[in-house]
Amino acid sequence: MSLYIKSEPYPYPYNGDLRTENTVLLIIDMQIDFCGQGGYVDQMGYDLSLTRSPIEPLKKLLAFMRIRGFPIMHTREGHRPDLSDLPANKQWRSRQIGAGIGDPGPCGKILVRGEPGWEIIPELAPHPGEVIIDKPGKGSFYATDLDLILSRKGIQNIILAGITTDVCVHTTLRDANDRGYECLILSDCTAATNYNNHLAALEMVKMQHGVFGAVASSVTLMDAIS
Ligand code: C5J
Repeated sequence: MSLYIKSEPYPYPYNGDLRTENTVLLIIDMQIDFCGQGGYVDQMGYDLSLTRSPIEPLKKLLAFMRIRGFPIMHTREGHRPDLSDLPANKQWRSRQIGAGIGDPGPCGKILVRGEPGWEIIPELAPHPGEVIIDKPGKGSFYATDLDLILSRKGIQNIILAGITTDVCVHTTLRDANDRGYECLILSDCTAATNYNNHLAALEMVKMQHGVFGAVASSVTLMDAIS
């Protein structure tokens, strides 16, 4: 039986083949550093209410998808404590804006694995058995085993949520698209440090009849699956 989500610019997935066996909910970087007080985004001076806006819809969606048996995967952006995987230009740029990656902050060393700020926020904490991908970059495929895990599980469809829409979510979405995964990005379960960038990033997906996939809200997704 086919299942389509009422998404834009086309009903997702393109072939109507959406099942728990071939579809994953991928939640990107819902870490204290990106949406918690004293974390990286807060230290840069951005409005935390923006990057916190996906938390409530994501809580509902997570509960819904878990009950129905969809695989859930989480990512965390962060660097090794010795910073050996931190590009010098990434560190330099972060220092220019007053939130040096690897430097001490209110939530420990910024974007460093094992530090309090690097943890996923408690509201969206992974359950035992859910895959967690640790990534040093923006994209979730670069220098990780995500592609290997997805292909071993037979995943064809990736439903993307998390932060930030224009940076880590988009980099992952674009890479996933090139690898042949069919992607849906959730408009209310993603957010950026600038609202116009969030809207623009969603618009970009829809160009060329879905150049990177399709866009829908979590409510639309849940309605269709129900
Ligand atoms: C950034 C991310 N913005 N998770 N990371 O540096 O989008």
